[in-house]
Amino acid sequence: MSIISEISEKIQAGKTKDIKVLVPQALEEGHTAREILEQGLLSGMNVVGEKFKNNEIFVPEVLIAARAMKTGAEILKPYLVSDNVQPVGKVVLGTVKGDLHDIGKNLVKMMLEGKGLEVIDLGTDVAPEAFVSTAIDEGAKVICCSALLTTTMNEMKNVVDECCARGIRENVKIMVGGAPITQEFCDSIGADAYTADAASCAEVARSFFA
Ligand code: B1M
Repeated sequence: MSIISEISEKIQAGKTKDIKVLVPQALEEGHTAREILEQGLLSGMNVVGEKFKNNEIFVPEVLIAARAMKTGAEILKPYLVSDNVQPVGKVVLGTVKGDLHDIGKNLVKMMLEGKGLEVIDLGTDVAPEAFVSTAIDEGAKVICCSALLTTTMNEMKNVVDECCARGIRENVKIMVGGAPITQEFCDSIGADAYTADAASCAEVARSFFA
């Protein structure tokens, strides 16, 4: 079995200790951080997601896998973001109200920082008012909203509406993403950009500061 497949399997089994050994080993063997992330960590989490959906595993197992995923991503962080990048602008980031999923958001944060953007991370379960007040207070030009649930994705529309209500809609770009989000949804709520993954999110966000 290749080391990348082994990483994927250890994620599925939630073996954080093994991840701490295997991820640096894969880097030493010459695998790129992107390859380890996408084909190892994320592919493992996708299997976890499928099993969760089919009731083959439950919340505790998912949380243990999520912890292993987080550990792996932390090890890869220095390889995914380049050093000595001067901040070029501020971004407010968070997972929307009612939603506690933060693994994708944390990847987005890593990639944004890698593009030289200063990220104000509001965490999870972030109310529309908090996104907008922070953007005003910090002078942030971009708001990034993540959602993983079909029941919470509509909070993104509330962020757009709140920006209009507070009179800053013309001054900020609102970016949306997360598993249930599509370009069509982005257009329907009047957000500025949808991207499917963390790296593309960072590229598009950076372009708003060009
Ligand atoms: Co949850 N969960 N979960 N869960 N969970 C999903 C999302 C689900 C699809 C599982 C399933 O049924 N197959 C399902 C949602 C169904 C739906 O809404 N249609 C689901 C459910 C139902 C729930 C609960 C309701 C379960 C329950 O309690 N009955 C509950 C809700 C809690 C809440 O939020 N209020 C719940 C709880 C949990 C845990 C706490 C156990 C845990 C979260 C732990 C944590 O985040 N700290 C968890 C997990 C881990 C998952 C799955 C298995 C994995 C999510 C993940 O981290 N993926 C997930 C199934 C799945 O997605 N396959 C599932 C890896 C991560 C890197 O991907 O976040 O998609 P993702 O990020 C991607 C892109 O989407 C993108 O970049 C990343 C890749 O580069 N991206 C952006 C993300 N944000 C972006 C923003 C951008 C741009 C791109 O621009 C701003």
